[in-house]
Amino acid sequence: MTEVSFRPTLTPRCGPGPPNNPGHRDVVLIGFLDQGNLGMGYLAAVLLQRGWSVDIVDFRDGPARIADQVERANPLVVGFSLIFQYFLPAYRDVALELRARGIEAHFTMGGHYPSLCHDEVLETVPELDSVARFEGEMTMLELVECLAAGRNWHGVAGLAYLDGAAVMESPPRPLVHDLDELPFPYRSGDPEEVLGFRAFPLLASRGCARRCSFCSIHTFYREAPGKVVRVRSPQCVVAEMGELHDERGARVFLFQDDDFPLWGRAGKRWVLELVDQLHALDMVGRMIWKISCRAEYVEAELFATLRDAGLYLVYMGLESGTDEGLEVLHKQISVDTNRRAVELLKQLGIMFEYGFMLFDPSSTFASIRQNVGFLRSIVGDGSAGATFCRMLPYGGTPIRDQLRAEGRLKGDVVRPDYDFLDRRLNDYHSQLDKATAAWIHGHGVSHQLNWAWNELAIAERLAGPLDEAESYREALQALTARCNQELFQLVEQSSLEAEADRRTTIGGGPVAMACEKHLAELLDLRNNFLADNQVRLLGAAAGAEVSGPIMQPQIF
Ligand code: B12
Repeated sequence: MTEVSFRPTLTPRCGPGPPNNPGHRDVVLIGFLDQGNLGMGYLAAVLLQRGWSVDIVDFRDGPARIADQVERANPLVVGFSLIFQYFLPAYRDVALELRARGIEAHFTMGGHYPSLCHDEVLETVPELDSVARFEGEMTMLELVECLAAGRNWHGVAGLAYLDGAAVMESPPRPLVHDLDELPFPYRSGDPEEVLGFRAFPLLASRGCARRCSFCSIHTFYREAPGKVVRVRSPQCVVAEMGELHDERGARVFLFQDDDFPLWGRAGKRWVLELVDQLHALDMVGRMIWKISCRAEYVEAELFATLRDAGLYLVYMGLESGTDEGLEVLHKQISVDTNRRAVELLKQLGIMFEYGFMLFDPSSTFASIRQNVGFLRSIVGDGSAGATFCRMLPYGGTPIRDQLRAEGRLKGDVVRPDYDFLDRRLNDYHSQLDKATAAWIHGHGVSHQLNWAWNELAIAERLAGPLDEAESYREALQALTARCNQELFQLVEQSSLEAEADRRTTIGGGPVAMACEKHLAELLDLRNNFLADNQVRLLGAAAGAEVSGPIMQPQIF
């Protein structure tokens, strides 16, 4: 790509089409727009930069409304962005509706699952003309250029398509070599807001050097030719942050990198340069940021420097509380290292969140209790809401292949699943999952607690000292600790009962009642605290052009 670097694409360019057909767009991109969608943003930015018009449509609008929008646009190409594989059947419904309305545009689909399981996707969604594999910016651009010129598109690199029953693949598309050459992602719609402070996702790098068995990121980047891990220059990242701040009122940046560039000496140099840039451009104090990284990168001195430059939240995929579990998940890390990272972050006053797979294919009743013991050791003090999930064998992951080879793979694209070695765990997991869904999934207790922690961290850093902050923190921590302990006890006790083949005491009813009680208490605490500080918060967020009242009756 030869276009200039750092070219802004923030101002909407999806303006009117040609005078005789103002609704027309060359491309319509359809995807899940919760918390933005950087994949679609990058695709749109590259197309817009080359002069093509683009509409971005939220997949959550449903088939009929999406079809209305596509009909109006009458595009050359409809691009479906599938980031969660379990949406595949719902995407098919959209494609069916579009074809039923007589829309004849070229339909293509991209994302991790389509890239890695293109044959399954082409089979499940026969309305597609092609699947765009791996990073899609240049593939999409060339596809549009080809179709507009009426040329045969089968030779465009990075595509898969059906020829009768045969799955055909065009030459592979190399990964983008220099990320700085990409324009900044186009951002449609309103950003997320936390207490009136605007939050934007962004990326400092792409790819992951690790090979966790449950993750498809590394297979996604390794199957395509080119360098697996690529990092933007700190200058380019900070230029995007500055522009988002100036033009869109951004105050909170959520780095979505799979593994924020902190690895080894080069990583440290990179991040310290980023920090220098933030200071040099006077951005420290005006904006804060969140990263996701591996636990072994958390070092006291380095993270104190990052905290002082605005790092307020670190997400880590801790995943297991046993070294055997970490081995099965191929995390290449120890329980002790994970625990140390959490301790350090607590000492540094940096908020943390974590991913954790209470159940994995090697689970036993004993490992589940060990896992709970680990969780108790990190969040038993109420420093974060307890959360956990079951490892799911997503398409393109090494563990899916392994489970298939062992004859344990079950389920389908929506619910990929497997049998535990101790079959009693199959029933136990499904009972526990049902009973605790309102606690740990969706907007349950743990999510709401973490949201309240998130609000507090953001408010303290962006609005300065707040009234009663210390007593609110203490009350929030005490409530979080109580909730976590209750949840841990439930898992421990029920797992003992299930292991002893006794009737389990996990009752959905009592758990739902407990959730309601905890949520009411949390809401009360949090609303009182915010009410006490409303004026200061409104004032601090005013620079971000608050779009509505910050006091919400619900947390989130
Ligand atoms: C940000 C994010 C989220 C955000 C969503 C934001 C959004 N709407 O985009 C939130 C926080 C909501 C989220 C939630 C979840 N997430 Co998430 N998330 C991510 C994350 C970290 C980054 C996505 C991103 O911005 N990538 C950067 C862009 C540039 O890359 P990209 O999306 O891959 O797009 C490129 C290509 O794929 C391709 N492409 C994509 N679409 C298209 C379309 C066309 C037409 C073309 C040509 C090309 C193309 O070109 C793009 C540019 O190069 C990814 C990991 C990852 N690295 O992708 C996980 C990931 C997508 N999440 C995942 C999961 C499992 C979840 C959750 C289920 C977690 C949970 N247990 O709750 C939930 C589900 C939420 C729901 N409601 O169902 C999995 C999906 C696995 C799978 N196979 O389905 C991923 C891959 C992480 C992982 N390691 O497994 N997530």
